[in-house]
Amino acid sequence: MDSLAGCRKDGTGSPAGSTHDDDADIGELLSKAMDKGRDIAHSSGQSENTGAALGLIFGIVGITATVIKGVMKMMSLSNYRKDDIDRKVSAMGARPLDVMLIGGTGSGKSTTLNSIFQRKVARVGDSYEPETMNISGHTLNEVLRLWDTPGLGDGVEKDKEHARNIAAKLHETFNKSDRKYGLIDLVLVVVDGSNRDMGTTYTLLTNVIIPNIDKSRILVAINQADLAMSGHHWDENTNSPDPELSAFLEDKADSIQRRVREAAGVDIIRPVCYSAEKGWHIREVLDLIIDNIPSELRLPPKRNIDAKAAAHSVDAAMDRMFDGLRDIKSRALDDLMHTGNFWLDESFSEAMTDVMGTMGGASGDLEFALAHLDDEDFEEYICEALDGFNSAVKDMYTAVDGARKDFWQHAGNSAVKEIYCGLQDLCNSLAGMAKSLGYVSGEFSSLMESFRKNTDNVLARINSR
Ligand SMILES: Nc1nc2c(ncn2[C@@H]2O[C@H](COP(=O)(O)OP(=O)(O)OP(=O)(O)O)[C@@H](O)[C@H]2O)c(=O)[nH]1
Ligand SMILES: [Mg+2]
Repeated sequence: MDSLAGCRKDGTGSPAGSTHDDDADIGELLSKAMDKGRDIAHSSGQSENTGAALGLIFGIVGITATVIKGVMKMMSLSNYRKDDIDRKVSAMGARPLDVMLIGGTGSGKSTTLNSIFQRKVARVGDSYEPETMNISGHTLNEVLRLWDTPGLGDGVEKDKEHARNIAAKLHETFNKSDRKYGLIDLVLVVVDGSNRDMGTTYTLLTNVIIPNIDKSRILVAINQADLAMSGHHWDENTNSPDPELSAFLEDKADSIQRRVREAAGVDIIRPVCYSAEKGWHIREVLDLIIDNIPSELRLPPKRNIDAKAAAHSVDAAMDRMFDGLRDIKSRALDDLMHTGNFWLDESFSEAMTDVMGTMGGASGDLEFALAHLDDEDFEEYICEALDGFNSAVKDMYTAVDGARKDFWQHAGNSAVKEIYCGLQDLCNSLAGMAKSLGYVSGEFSSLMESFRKNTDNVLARINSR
């Protein structure tokens, strides 16, 4: 078994979100404060005694800050069952334990973090606007890091982007003993308990979470317990639910456990009900996490793609398009022979040779990428292939634009149709592939988008001839 000091996850991989060290050393601040006092006295020509006095004042301020920090730490739950976590992550083999909070917008993920830290580490939204836009990691202590994520329910396009980024984070890895492991160990799905609608939660589970992390690593917690019965039956004096609300919450936990099993096929541990806003049952949320720390590191998820089928459909599209390109090229040469219009059609024919070469290179890159689905650099490979397709399509546009109109008429509709269909097939098969590659970064998606746009441009150009 590796010792804790043996493997830290920090500083590995390429995080899709920032991390914050929420545990800075105030002791250091204290000594800096005392030095500062001496410096100020010294630079303003004051005596040694004044320097010492100022140093003392700054020192007292520093000590006060340390004490406040200590109290905050005690309140912040940063020591809560720390030894248990320590023991379990040691057995697991790397630290810290990384837990990602995922849920609909407004379910209270950021408020949950603030409640655990007992201070504002994440911005909380108002009731109307989604707040969190980026994924960010917050270090509670050496053994536990919590990740805040943007919630779904923020409009179709934004939801897609958030889902993609969350999935990408679930694919992030770190290295240990020459092996790769998933950075995120557990997912905590935060459900808004004041609302009966579970639609967003199911969508997240089905499309984003389950495809990218083992079901046994999914936990569910039901927040906003204080609002579960429209805000009634919350006892403000004891800051807890009255018996009626307690019974309601028990039923709710059972019902959500059952509904998640039926709708998403996940056998979750019975969810914990809590209120992040009221600070009620926050320890139970941590218990849920700590009691379910996995015994082993997580292997990176497999790419959810049928590589053979993808390669096959891309191949077929390419064949079709190459046929069209070859046809156009030979017609260009024919035209050259018959009309003697040398420079223009010769350059067109050459341009088409270049386009075919680039397309060939791109299809080789694509094949290579598909053969390395589980490689760390897969994303880079696939983006390279798309880049190649893109530049070929752009060159094609320039060539099509440069060809004479009468040549174009002479080249005939059938070849044009082949190119048209080939381009469309290629677009569709790449889009199909992009769908099964839902986790892939924004770069892949924007390349796909520009490929589509460029293709549309070429098609519009061909059609206008
Ligand atoms: N009454 C009550 N309000 C809560 C609770 N948790 C969160 N809220 C409120 O719900 C609103 C949304 O909370 P956030 O923490 O920003 O929700 P979020 O899940 O981070 O939302 P996004 O960042 O948009 O995904 C805020 O107004 C919170 O004050 C709770 O337990 N009880
Ligand atoms: Mg938030």
